[in-house]
Amino acid sequence: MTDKRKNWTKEEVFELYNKPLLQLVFEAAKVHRENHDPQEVQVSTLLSIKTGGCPEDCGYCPQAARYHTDIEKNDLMSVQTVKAQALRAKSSGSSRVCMGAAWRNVKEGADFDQVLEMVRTVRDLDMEVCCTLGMLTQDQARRLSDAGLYAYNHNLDTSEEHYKKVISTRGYEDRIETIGNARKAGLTVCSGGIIGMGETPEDRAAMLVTLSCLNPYPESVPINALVAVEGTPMEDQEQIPIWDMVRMVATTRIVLPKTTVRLSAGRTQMSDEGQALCFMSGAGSIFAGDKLLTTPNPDINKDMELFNILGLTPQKAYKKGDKPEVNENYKNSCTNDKNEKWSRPAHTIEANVKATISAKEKRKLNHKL
Ligand code: SAM
Ligand code: DTB
Ligand code: SF4
Repeated sequence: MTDKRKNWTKEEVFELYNKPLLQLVFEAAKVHRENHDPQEVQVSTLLSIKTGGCPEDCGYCPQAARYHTDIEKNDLMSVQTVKAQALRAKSSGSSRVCMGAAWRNVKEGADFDQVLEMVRTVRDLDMEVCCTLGMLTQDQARRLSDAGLYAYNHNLDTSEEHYKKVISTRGYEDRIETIGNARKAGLTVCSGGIIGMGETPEDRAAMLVTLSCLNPYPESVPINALVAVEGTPMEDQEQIPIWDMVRMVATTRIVLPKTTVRLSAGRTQMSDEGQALCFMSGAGSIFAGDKLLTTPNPDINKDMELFNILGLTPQKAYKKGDKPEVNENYKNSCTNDKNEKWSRPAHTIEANVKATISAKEKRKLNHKL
């Protein structure tokens, strides 16, 4: 991003987040209007190209193999199915397809070759293509970019401190390193997080500071509200109040003025009025389609009705410009660059261990029945 940067401190962002709500919304709306067309919303359709069976222990995720959740697992989708789904998405107003795989990291081989073919196929439909495939080396990022990938989604998820209470199978620095690899390959970056995982407002502010110190900062920032799925360690987390979502969207808008703030998971639990306030506060994108990856999402017709009421229109593909230049010398300003060897911290997270044990017991019981 090429706007004048401000070096935000956690205290400043925390103070912003805690402003009187309507004052915060007003300031965010102003920043939004100075930097974006407030009538346009970028619509992205999610496709889960490989569902479930993931080896990681992300405490929020229904696709982690170790938890017992009620999802339908699927091997890698065919290129033909991806094309059909992308065409359907395009005809209902989506300008971007985001393909997600339940992988820890990308592995070389037939599956990756098939993903590259999916990227070429969707790109040839004149749609923006995004992937979220887990951790990625610089060379894999380059091959995705050469195939026509526009964006790579890799979320920080939360603050570095809170991350340790959510995931024990990979480190925060690995996430930042993958973002750097996407940058070096000239991909745009989509990186944000989830609120409602038991983090404090300070954690939310800290995540935004980390995103803001990436240089350039991400072109899009998804803000997800946790979808608490039965069987995951977070199944009993209380739903966050809409006001927290509005505050998070508005604060993100002000801290990262040029980024596209994506109103992401959790929209089925939000009222139209709540979503309208998020658009007012600077959300410029949604995930569309009746499903996110495994959980429900509002029906596209309902979204379009809301757009009509609010006077919003879906944004055309590549409206925000082409991909950035390849920059092999890119350096993350948030961490030291290191070798591409992903870590496995493997500390103990009680809730994750408990959910794993209870999943094993449930499986045993089902086996006996
Ligand atoms: N496996 C890849 C990875 O972890 O990077 C890509 C897929 S992963 C499901 C993509 C993102 O979805 C996660 O980083 C997380 O932010 C979000 N996510 C997953 N489960 C969620 C949930 N229950 N509620 C909200 N967001 C969720
Ligand atoms: C993101 O930040 N949110 C999307 C997308 N990036 C890949 C995923 C949300 C997943 C919600 C849980 C599910 O449906 O499995
Ligand atoms: Fe796997 Fe990604 Fe889910 Fe973590 S968030 S369990 S890495 S699919």
